[in-house]
Amino acid sequence: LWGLPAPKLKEWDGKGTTPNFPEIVLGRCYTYTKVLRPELSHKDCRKIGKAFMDAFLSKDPCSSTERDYQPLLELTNQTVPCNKTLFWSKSSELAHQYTTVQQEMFTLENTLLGYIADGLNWCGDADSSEINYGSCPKMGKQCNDTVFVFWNTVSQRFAENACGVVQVVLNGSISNTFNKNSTFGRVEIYNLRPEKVPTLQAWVMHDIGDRSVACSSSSINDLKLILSNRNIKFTCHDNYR
Ligand code: C8R
Repeated sequence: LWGLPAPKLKEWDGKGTTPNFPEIVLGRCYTYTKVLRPELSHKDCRKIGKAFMDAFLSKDPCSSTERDYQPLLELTNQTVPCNKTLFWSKSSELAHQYTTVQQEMFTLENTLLGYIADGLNWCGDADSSEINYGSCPKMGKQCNDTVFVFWNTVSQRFAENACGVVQVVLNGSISNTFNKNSTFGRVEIYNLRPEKVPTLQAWVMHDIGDRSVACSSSSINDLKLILSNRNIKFTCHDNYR
């Protein structure tokens, strides 16, 4: 009502929503569906943009659930061909350079919803219908915030839908080459379907000059064990050229 002061948005420790978030979401949706993958040109980007906003607006960013994102997930469903799924962990740049050259391979960012959300930040507020551009909870730190829940939810779907031999690019130049707290180690490997995914192939890449062999490290052994318990075969390659 006129004269009533607008409610103050809650303040958090992390940076706020990316400026122009709604416009970026809409623009990326059109770029992906009309330019990059015209086979998806039937997707309704206005609906997708609205479903994204509805997932977090007028809600406490620390009480976000998978359910909030279900309508968005339904509108952005997409089939990745068998044998073409590529996961990564602490190796985003290299993995995406690879899929840029190897266009038939798909990381999550090479699918519509991953492409729309990559690198963005967002949150709403329980007491206001506005976007909080001022601050948001620090992802995965202050609480299970809305961006954290988003990546968990979409990563889970990406892994569940995978079929055939799947690939992962890992970083051999850090101590936890396989990190059980990462999205890959916490969500994706547990959501692969053994009846559809016979094998996971790991490509462990090192910095130039680093000649260590991470495939024989204890963290890779942990990954191997988890997969063998789930009846998924594991192969590992150090520094494939
Ligand atoms: N995945 C997870 N997180 C993603 C992401 C993605 O595709 N894309 C972005 N931008 N992010 P990390 P990880 C953001 O620690 O935890 C999927 C999120 O803010 O190097 O193992 C993807 O399918 C997130 O917190 O890797 C991939 O296989 C960090 O980047 C894994 O999960 C994650 O960066 C990667 O997640």
